[in-house]
Amino acid sequence: VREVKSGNLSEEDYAVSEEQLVTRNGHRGGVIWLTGLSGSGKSTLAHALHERLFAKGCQVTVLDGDNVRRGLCSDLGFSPEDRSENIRRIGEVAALFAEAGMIVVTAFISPYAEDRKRARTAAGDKFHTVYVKADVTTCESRDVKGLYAKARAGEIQEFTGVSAPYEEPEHPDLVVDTAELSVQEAVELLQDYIKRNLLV
Ligand code: ADX
Repeated sequence: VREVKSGNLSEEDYAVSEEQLVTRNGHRGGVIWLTGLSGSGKSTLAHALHERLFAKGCQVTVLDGDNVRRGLCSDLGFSPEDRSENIRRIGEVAALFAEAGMIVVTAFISPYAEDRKRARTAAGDKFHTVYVKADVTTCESRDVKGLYAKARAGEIQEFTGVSAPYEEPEHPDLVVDTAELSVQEAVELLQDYIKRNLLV
């Protein structure tokens, strides 16, 4: 249950119906929620998918740390509380995009099952959990941003997979194993999932 401080709110009722949106866009709205360790490939996949879906004429956008943690969540760090609040805000924003008929691909570690569950509740049946799976050893060997090295050296505290937990999703709608698949193969899996579940 979402806590709502303001009373006397009416049920959301848009002048443009979901059916009208789907008819115009050729697809349902949806949140493609990518979760996984830092370096697992979430952002890479999100941006590749964005490009592909746009080329197909979809209404699509990406939310990731680069655009969200600079603005909407610029007051938040990486403590458990801050991560929860980060995911809460992103979950709500993503749900609004999905209600507006868009496909929104989110790329956040979102390490806590409880927080992902809350994001799922916000978007209801429009929410799709994708586990971008790569173990710590694989992510650390890539270390694209050099952060694992810093975390091991104690220069970054509470680093996911090193000194902070990652709770694997128990029942993801899709698992994309980036330790095994190429970026191309992984994007195709995602595209195929979207074709089956969102395109009309
Ligand atoms: S989340 O846990 O709140 O979902 P989010 O996905 O927004 O995290 O941000 C993760 C990104 O922030 C990482 O990919 C990494 O580049 C950077 N980062 C900086 N400090 C940390 C940290 N302590 N733990 C994890 N990621 C961190």
